[in-house]
Amino acid sequence: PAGRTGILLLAYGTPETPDQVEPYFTHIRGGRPPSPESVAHLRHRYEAVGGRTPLTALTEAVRAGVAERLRARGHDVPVYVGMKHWTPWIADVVARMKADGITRVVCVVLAPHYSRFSVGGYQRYLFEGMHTHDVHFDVDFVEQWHDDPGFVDVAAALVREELAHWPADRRDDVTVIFSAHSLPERIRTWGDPYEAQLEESARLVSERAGLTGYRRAWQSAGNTGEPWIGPDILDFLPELQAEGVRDVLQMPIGFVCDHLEILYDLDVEAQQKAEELGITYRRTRLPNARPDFVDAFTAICERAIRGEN
Ligand code: FEC
Repeated sequence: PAGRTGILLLAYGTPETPDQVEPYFTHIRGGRPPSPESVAHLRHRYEAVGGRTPLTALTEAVRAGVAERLRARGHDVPVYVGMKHWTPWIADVVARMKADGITRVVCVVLAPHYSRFSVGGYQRYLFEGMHTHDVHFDVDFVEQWHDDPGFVDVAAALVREELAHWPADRRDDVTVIFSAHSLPERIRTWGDPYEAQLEESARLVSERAGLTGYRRAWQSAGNTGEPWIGPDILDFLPELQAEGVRDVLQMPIGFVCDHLEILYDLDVEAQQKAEELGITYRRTRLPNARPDFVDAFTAICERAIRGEN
């Protein structure tokens, strides 16, 4: 065969030590240095979750699981990981793939929904990396998998598993909230599909989980001086309380693993807000490296290898 296919899994990246928080944050901001106060605030959030998050380790576990499953299914395809805002940098992985003789790259982001801000950014770093290392891979980029039936099954299982923590006679009264990372409102001016894809995921998962209803909210909005999409979960919880809601289950459908936006924004901030309001609050587990999720994700990769996406 003329060329060799490689799979590139892309994820957000996370700092591994307190010293790395500032350069990481600067990279997220496109090279603009953040203020010392906002660096201190971010360091404090990492400290509050134990100094670091498991994002890199979980991404590696998914990579290893996908590689093993593809091998077992007869594919001789190496699987790589590249990170958007930290090591292993996407551009460095491009250089490694080039050295390994890869000519075609199947790319899947560990985030189910497309936005120009999220997935579009991953695409940009990949193409910049190819430019830097003077290589022209044939790229098959899976831009979204928000309605993938395997993913929907896993998410529905996570909802049902967490609902089981409520007594059977109270489960129907639990308000299930699907959330995702907020983005600046201006994404609406270019018809970005992010919001519609999130609504579709929420509908499919709630149907699969047999819910009678659901709500949607946003989380982790940035502080950039422009409006971000709302309602933010911290504002939404008081609204729900005023409606008489006493039991809330949050499903962060826009994310697939434990990281700062889960372990701090939900487990510390939202949990504390709910306690103040007298709401019983839980969040679902994340897909992380659960075998059923790695199965579903491998199927997405396999279809992409065959050029079906
Ligand atoms: O555990 C970790 O260390 C990493 C957690 C993490 C994930 C994540 C995912 C997404 N982000 C998205 C958009 C934005 C936009 C800005 C922005 C800023 C931050 C900051 C931190 C951070 N994000 Fe992130 N994001 C994670 C962490 N994110 C830390 C900087 C401090 C702060 O604002 O809290 C604003 C940039 C700017 O200031 O100009 C926009 C989106 C996702 C979900 C898709 C994906 O995972 O790729 C969208 C995980």
